[in-house]
Amino acid sequence: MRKKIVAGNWKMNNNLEQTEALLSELSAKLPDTHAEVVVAPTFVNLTTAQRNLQSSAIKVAAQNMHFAESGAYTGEISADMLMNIHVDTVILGHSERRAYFGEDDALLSKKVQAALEKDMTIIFCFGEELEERKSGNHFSVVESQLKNALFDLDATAWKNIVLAYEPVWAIGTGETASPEQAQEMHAFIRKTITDSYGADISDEVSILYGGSVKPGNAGDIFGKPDVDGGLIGGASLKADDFIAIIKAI
Ligand code: G2H
Repeated sequence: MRKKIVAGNWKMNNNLEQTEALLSELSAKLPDTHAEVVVAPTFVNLTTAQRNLQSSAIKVAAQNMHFAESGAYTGEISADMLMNIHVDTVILGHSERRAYFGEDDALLSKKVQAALEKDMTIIFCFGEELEERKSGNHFSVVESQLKNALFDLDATAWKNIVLAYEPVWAIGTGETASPEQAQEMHAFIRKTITDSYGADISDEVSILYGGSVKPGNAGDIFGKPDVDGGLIGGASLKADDFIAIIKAI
């Protein structure tokens, strides 16, 4: 059985006090669930989050990291630094990193390798832009994003990979892919992995959907057979909304 995951990507939101308040509300209201629940606060609040969630089932992830172990990379954070504070999960390839910080497949491939060397779990994000969908290129765009960053990995690495399909046109826009569009793409992604690595591996990879998931649409999206959970942005900032989304899985 594939792991179900609901992950909250807080992006550049929540100061220290807001982080503590949201975490304690989430811990208090967390329902019994078969899903793994993850939150990704900003770097400066990771240690606080890790401490506050010590006795909770909620896991903490980072939103990004650098590929180097250490060195003269002003403003950057390494895998070692994350592991040192017991954060063993990292989001890589988010479309905001790709769009605003110039992260491309080649750079992401290096980050993926660096995270795997430390045995971290990677939530790897990818997805097409609106023009690419309109022109019917969304499958080939997604395929090349996956192949360029992940398909040189050994088969054993896939146990550390969680995929997050996030169509860029649905991120923070209020527009969501329909459950059918999500299922169609997730099935394509799974087939693409099957073609290169075989069904034993592709059947085990959790593929999350991200892009304006809300309490009102989460159930329909999560109900699709190849959707194994969600990467939630805006709606993960309100405890009641995030809890409702966790309950929908
Ligand atoms: C997509 C998603 C979380 P939102 O970026 O990664 O954000 O749910 O606000 O669209």
